[in-house]
Amino acid sequence: MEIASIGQALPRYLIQAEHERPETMRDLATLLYQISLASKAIARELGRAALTGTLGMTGEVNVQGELVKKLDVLANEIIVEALEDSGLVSTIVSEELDEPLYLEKAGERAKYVVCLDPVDGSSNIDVNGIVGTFFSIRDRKGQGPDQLAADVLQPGTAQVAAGYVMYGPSTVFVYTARDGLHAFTLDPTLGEFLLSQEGIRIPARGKTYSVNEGNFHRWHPYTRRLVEHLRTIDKATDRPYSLRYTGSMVADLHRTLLEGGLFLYPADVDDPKKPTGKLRLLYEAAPAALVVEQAGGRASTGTEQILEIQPTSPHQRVPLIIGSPEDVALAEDFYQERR
Ligand code: P6P
Repeated sequence: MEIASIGQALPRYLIQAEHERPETMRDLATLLYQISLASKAIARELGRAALTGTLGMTGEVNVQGELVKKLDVLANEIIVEALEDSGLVSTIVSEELDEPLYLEKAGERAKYVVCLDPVDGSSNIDVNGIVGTFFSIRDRKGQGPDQLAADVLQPGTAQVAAGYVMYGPSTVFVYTARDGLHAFTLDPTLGEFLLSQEGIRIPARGKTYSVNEGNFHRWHPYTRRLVEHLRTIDKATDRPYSLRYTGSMVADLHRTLLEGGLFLYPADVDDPKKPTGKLRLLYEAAPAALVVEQAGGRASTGTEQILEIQPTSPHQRVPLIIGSPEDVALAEDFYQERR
């Protein structure tokens, strides 16, 4: 690929990628652009939610047993419409949809399955915290609604593209199509995403760990020993690590990607709803794992690679350890009782 220039608009970058790899990117570039378009609309709704009465709950509970925010529903509607308009998507798995959505009218041209979390970290919305959108794209395998299992239950290794949008001080669109990891920052004066980082690489080791320490006494002993190790003073091994945790995975993942370190959401031995942790495989852990691995990082349950897991249900949860390769390897030493 020609050396792209920082500041290049996302559409031009995607067209260039399509020229370089037409067999992979011809329709994928269009789909990624559609997702970026939806994210601009979501950013607008998030930015004015306090003024338009779209903060707060709908009063419903989703399949995860979580209270649904009005913006969860609105963002889901926006992104589903953008995916339908592309004509390229046969099936959608969304945190906001109890069952996979088969797009009947898409027909044979629809060659992709998209798994997404429209607003990840939505508990932060009402306090003006950072939230994000996760997306994960796989090739369609089945034909028709009775083939959803073939389409939906594919491991992370089958992802042809994945990424996230972070709605923070700036809105950042981060994606990989297995050609490295690239970030685009929204220029609100242009209404366009402009290339801000190309070929992001995660540091081999970091100085921060990111976990909800409030769950400390609900973790397996090996998780507790890992976290105690990270927060123990030992100058010879650059410890303690600093704790950074926002309650929004996209924000914690983005910081971990750029600065290095470890993000983890462990299994919970007490909560019957979270024996394998809280994060969903198809639309949180798997896209995050592809993103981080494309930047030279790693993603594991502590005993198996996230991308290798064969899903058994659309909203399946997995324990997640993700970040710098040396830090994930350290965590696996504790999880596999080598330390
Ligand atoms: P807890 C948000 O609900 C989310 O799925 C992730 O974005 C975030 O990392 C995690 O859950 C926060 O969960 O239990 O620490 O509030």
